[in-house]
Amino acid sequence: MPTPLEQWVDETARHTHPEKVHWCDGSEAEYERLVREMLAARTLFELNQRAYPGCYLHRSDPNDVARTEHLTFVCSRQKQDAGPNNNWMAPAEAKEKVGTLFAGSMKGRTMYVVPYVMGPVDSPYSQVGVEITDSPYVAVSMRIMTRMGRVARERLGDSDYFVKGLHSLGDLSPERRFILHFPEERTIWSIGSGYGGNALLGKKCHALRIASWMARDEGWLAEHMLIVGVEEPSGRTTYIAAAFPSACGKTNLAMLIPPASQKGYKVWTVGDDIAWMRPAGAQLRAINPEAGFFGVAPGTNSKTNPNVMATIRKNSLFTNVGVTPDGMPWWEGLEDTPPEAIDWQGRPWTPKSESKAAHPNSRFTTPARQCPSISPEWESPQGVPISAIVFGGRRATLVPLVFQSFDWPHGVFLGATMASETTAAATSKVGIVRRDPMAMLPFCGYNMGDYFGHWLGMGGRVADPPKIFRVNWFRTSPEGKYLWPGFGENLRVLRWVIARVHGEVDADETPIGYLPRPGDIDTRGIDVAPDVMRELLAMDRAGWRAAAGGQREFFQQFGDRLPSEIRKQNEQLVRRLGG
Ligand code: GTP
Ligand code: SPV
Ligand code: MN
Repeated sequence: MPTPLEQWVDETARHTHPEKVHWCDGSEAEYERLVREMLAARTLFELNQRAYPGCYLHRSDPNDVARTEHLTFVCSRQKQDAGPNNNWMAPAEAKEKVGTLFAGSMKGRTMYVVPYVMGPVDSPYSQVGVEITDSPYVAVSMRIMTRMGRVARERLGDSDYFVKGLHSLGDLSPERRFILHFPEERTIWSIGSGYGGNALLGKKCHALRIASWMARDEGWLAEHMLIVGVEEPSGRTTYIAAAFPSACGKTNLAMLIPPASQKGYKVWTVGDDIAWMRPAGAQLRAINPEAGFFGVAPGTNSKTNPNVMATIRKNSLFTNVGVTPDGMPWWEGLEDTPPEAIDWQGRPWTPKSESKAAHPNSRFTTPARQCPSISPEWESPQGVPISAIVFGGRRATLVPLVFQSFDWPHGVFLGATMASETTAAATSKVGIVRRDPMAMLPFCGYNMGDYFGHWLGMGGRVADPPKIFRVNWFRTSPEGKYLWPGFGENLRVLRWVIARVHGEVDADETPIGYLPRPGDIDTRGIDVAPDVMRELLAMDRAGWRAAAGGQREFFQQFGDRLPSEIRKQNEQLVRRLGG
């Protein structure tokens, strides 16, 4: 008797007509063989093997360099269940339309069957998925990003309970590109893209869109969050989960290195992009479902993020970066003096070129276990206890460096009202402020009104829910210079967060929440003048009144799916602002 997995693979092969079917076992030998084949096919290029052993460059199609939100759909049976935050197609219509594109789409290609576990192999909270793909780049990337191969098949056994992901490169045309989610069937169909969150289906499609739907049904949270443990000189470690929109600093905060002035602190990385959090005892506990980092290259260097620079020195893939004549990867911001290079599209590039050497959304794919700051708890089956949740956007104005919510419902409101400037992580205009509740706008697999309700309810499921904060590292001067040094210095803000969690520091009560008192954020050893600090921590009453109006308008689209508590929070804010 074939297992449910074998049946599905057979059925899919009959529809997509691959030349061969390869079941991935996840072994080193298999990885090396796939790499050799891609080198021969010139879909991978060797980087300098002395400086970057086991590292390779991949160039994706120039039309296929970021997530495509307008081609991403939630195909729930009821349109209202997808909500105004998702594109929707009826399941039958979607299968008809996109099924045609899959017909024969793998002709002449190998079909890889990629079983994977999201989460530590022996955690009760982990999930099995299987991605069928005709891209060897996806197969090797999945080996870095997940626990892939035999371990997953062993965990699955002959069960039919797994997330089914079907992926084909198709013809890579954006006209025939679709990323479809069928949450009621725990199924994903993706065609026409070989890049990032569109193609590595364990990541955004499974671990966020499908998982968020499951989490609502089962009473947990699947979130776009890093997880970090901050160890103080006393030896106390406090775990924080933080949601920032794409390319707004999660990987950097997850791997923060305390500056020399912050003696005795250690920061431990548990995850850099996704957190699955469950009530357990009195607390929420979080696991990182991933096994690797798919991180933004530009801006990364040995000053801003030395930990990730060490992580990516071996066994890593680089996608759409530039490369120097001696085979070193290159991107904007790597070093002060740019070299001559070949750009991300394989064209000669010089520092005088108008264009960029690396695509702004160029990325590295690297194993988490290579990270010098990886937490000893990162694969703990029970996860780590979360004491604080932090929401942070990229905002040039208005939003203070840090503030705290009054309580859980107000904290949910702070997450729900987050807005951030768009970045190159998705194909659309960059630098536009858009509302991105909980950094989940592109990733919440169901109606966001219901999602707010689910969040509100989660606070009551544990005796000791995390304290909730907002942060903003991205305030700028009128000349466009960052007011806050950011990166490692963000530890100074986390110290205030931790002190608040443990009830060790007072705060000013303001209409928007609790703000630090002057002097409560340590600025010794950094060049932040007292008046700049005052500006970073100011509550701009007129600005917040206008913002509250914008919030109200944003919430209207959810109609009667919006919890009345959220509307009430908005009204209370307006009242506190005296408007
Ligand atoms: P995704 O992988 O898309 O989810 O991104 P992310 O949230 O992990 O963002 P990441 O840490 O990769 O940072 C994105 C960009 O923001 C990089 O260019 C960083 O150099 C920059 N950045 C990160 N932290 C800070 C900060 O504290 N201050 C400033 N000014 N820039 C930062
Ligand atoms: C993001 O956009 O939040 C990412 C990159 O982490 S991708 O996997 O392409 O979605
Ligand atoms: Mn992300």
